[in-house]
Amino acid sequence: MSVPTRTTAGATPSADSARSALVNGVKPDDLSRDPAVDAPLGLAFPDGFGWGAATSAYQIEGAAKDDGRGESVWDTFSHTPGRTKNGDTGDTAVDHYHRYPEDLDLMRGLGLRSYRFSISWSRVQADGTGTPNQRGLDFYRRLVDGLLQRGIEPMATLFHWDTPQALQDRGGWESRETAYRFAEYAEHVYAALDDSVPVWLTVNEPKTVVQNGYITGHHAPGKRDEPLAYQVAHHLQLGHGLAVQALRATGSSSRIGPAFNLHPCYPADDSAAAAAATRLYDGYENRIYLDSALRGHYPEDVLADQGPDSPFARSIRDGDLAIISAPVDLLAVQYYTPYYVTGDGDTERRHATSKAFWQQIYPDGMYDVLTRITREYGPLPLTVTENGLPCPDVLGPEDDIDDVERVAFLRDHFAAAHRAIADGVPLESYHVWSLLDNFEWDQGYDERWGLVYVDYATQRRILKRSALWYQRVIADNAV
Ligand code: IFM
Repeated sequence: MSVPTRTTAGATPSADSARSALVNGVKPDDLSRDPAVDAPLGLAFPDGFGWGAATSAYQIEGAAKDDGRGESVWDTFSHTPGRTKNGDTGDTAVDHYHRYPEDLDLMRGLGLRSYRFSISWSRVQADGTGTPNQRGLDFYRRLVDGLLQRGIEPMATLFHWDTPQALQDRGGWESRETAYRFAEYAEHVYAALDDSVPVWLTVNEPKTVVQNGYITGHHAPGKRDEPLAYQVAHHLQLGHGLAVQALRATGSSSRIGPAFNLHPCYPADDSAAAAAATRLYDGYENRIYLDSALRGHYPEDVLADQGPDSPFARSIRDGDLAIISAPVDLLAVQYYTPYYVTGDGDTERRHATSKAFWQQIYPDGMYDVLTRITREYGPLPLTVTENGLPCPDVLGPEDDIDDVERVAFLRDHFAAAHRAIADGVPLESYHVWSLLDNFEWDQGYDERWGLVYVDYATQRRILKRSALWYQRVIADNAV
């Protein structure tokens, strides 16, 4: 993909419009267009399409010790010297816990129809078990009420990696017990909020916990134990299924599903070895999660590769797959990058990369992922719950952030999603990652992923060019 560059001087949204957007509410007509990037492609989306943005609790909330919140594995990890860039932590993050009214107004100004956020388990249960902490639940009540008052649909994720440290001390997701504690926590959250949350997501990106938390160790809890990692995968999947069952048991009419980060895997060359390696790679990247949740079995090739005596195989008990494949209402898809797999099971780069070392920019991958799910797993409603990229995002002299790469990236990925819809994919909404710049895990605050710039010294929020562009897309319901 070639990233168009700006050709028309002065065609970016003016600093005045960006400022008035913040002060007075966003006005779509203030946005002037750059013909090189901002020009509409004429791609209309279905009526009522759910344009949204996403965040997660530890990445934005801050208030790490407020109102009875307990520690999570990410508090421990980020406070361990050498684990995050510059020693950054989520202690303050972007202070969303205190600034959420301002953030809600920003969302309304952008015209968001859906907001995907996550609930911090250790805010609700400081130690991960027992009586819920009402002050923690009250924060999420205020948040969802504020969304509804502004006409924005809440989409709540129950687990976005922040396992309570007290549970980690008892084995975390290595232990089967954690899946049951997770379902109990979910019951408390449903009891407090289900009347106002139409869509629940269970576990966010179990694969990232498996790969980054237990294989490479560059995420919490920072372990390097590949066999154990797949035991963790099974327990995360079990937790997902138990949380689905727990919602059904309440008689709720809300919808629920898992949130998987899916990577299209392509052979790096025409060899039989590359084809075989790609198939297995896909098993670990995609099918281990998709097949267990949507078909009720783990992929044979992954089971064979792990072996019958592996921690993975031994962690699977009779009846588990029936729980894991409890029927869901929708599947949340997160797409960032493709993989090109060589015959020896390694990967190669084929496309321009973003500022994230692992991300190749390939919009057609969005089309391939979405159409594959519909083709292979049936017509389940889909929502894109994450897609985005980090950009240099330099604050200009007039409070302007000209993130033209982000505009081009989103435009091309939206167009790929549009093509998938035209080809029959039941995609109902799309959430850009992320609403705000935030704590990007081991990368700390070095990578900026937001539509909205955050000046971390003052916590001032400033709309980037991409936010103004996105506001126009939402208003037009078209790219
Ligand atoms: O910031 C993360 C998010 O928490 C999960 N998905 C990928 C994003 C970008 O790395």
